[in-house]
Amino acid sequence: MHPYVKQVLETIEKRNRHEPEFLQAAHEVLESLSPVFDVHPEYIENNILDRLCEPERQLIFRVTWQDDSGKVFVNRGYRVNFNSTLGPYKGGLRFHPTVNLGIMKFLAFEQIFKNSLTGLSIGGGKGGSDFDPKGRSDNEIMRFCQSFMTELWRHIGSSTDVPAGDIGVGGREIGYLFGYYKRLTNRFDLGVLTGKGVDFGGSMGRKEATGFGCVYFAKDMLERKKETIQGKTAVVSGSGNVALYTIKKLQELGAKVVACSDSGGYIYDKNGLDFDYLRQLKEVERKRLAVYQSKYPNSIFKPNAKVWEIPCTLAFPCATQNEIQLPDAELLIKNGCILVCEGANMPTTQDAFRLFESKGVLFGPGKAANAGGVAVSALEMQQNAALTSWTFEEVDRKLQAIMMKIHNTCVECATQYDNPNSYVTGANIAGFKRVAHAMMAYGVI
Ligand code: NDP
Ligand code: 2IT
Repeated sequence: MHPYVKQVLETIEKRNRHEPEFLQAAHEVLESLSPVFDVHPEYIENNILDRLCEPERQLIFRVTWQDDSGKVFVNRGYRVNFNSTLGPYKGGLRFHPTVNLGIMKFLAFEQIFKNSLTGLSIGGGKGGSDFDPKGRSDNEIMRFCQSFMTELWRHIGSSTDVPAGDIGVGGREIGYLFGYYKRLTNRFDLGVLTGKGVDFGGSMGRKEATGFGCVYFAKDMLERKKETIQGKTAVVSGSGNVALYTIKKLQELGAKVVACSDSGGYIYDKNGLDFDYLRQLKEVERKRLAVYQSKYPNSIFKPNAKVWEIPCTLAFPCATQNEIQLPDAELLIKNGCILVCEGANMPTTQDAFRLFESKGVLFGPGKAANAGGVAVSALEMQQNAALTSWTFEEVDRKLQAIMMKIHNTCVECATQYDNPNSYVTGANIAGFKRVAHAMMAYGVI
């Protein structure tokens, strides 16, 4: 490890002692940046890394709301403005009981490099709340979103900070948030949120973008090795927005997707899953995955188990952080898995992805592989700014081009730094260098 990297890691470990996920994300990125500092001493002279690891601003606020019976609850709201070097802070909102400042910071930190890799003008941010949407009525969700926006509106704007969805925040929540922003500010300012409904400034293809983009990235990785998706068996974790559209695109490209999951367990069908029924269950009816068996009694629902125990050739972690740990990685490799492509943010631990890379398993890190979502969010901002809207086909074509460019950037950068098969090295270094170069141009700010 470069002594400068070691020194910065020591500083941030002291400063962020109680934030294990943030420290994990920082270690993963910084450790792979070591070779950059041998050729760019100016980044050390300007202490770029230390500056990059401290958020520009962090907001924490109280969110008070009432359930349908009138009972009053308090949650904590967050928005981390991590880095605005390349554009307005951009990143999703997560509503999940596990949310805390460290989780927000890891997500916002990852977002800096991901957004940089897209080549578009977006900085890194993230927000959310420890609110648990599970089992809540539409009216309860609406009141929560309205209370959340009652504070957030003063901090966001189309050239300041542009939130979108993440776990627990999809089209329904963005609709409530946008409606209340409009009411509070008396401004129909479309560029303030992305992931909006297509009737009010949303982009065609945004809902599909993260999952589709992740599969496009996997396809590009496989093609480099003269392999295809066609005919392969795949396993996907999660059954939310990213997982569903990963499954859909995998099926369109000829893979057999045999399993997916939610926090209750996984569903396995050796004949392949029925996407339309899954979508109806999870996206429309918001039911638990176990219900899938009511239509497919021959499928297997295994509670409290990880999908990684099912043999597959292609694996797509699309649920949450740290869901592939070292023993899961060992099992996947033993069962013949040749590719792991991250739809989620940091779903694979560092020892697990190191094992994949050392065993020649193609590994697509989230900041590259799941960048399709935020990239199409940036395309939504472009459409809003131009008061126009593009067709699904136009957006999908642009998404494919962006994913291929990210893929090629990773390969070129990894090759330049003598590690041609490491997408982790390529993504981290290429993402970092664009931000660092622009920070140098701004001087010390
Ligand atoms: P959703 O809320 O739509 O779906 C999340 C899925 O993951 C659900 O199936 C959920 O199960 C499961 N899940 C969530 N948390 C846990 C947990 N702690 N343990 C087990 N299962 C869990 O979220 P998204 O699909 O939008 O997000 C999934 C991942 O993709 C996240 O890591 C997110 O940061 C990342 N991502 C999302 C993007 C987007 O555009 N939405 C873009 C890029 C990355 P259950 O319903 O039972 O909780
Ligand atoms: O992790 C992510 O990239 C997202 N949740 C999407 C962010 C966005 O602004 O579309």
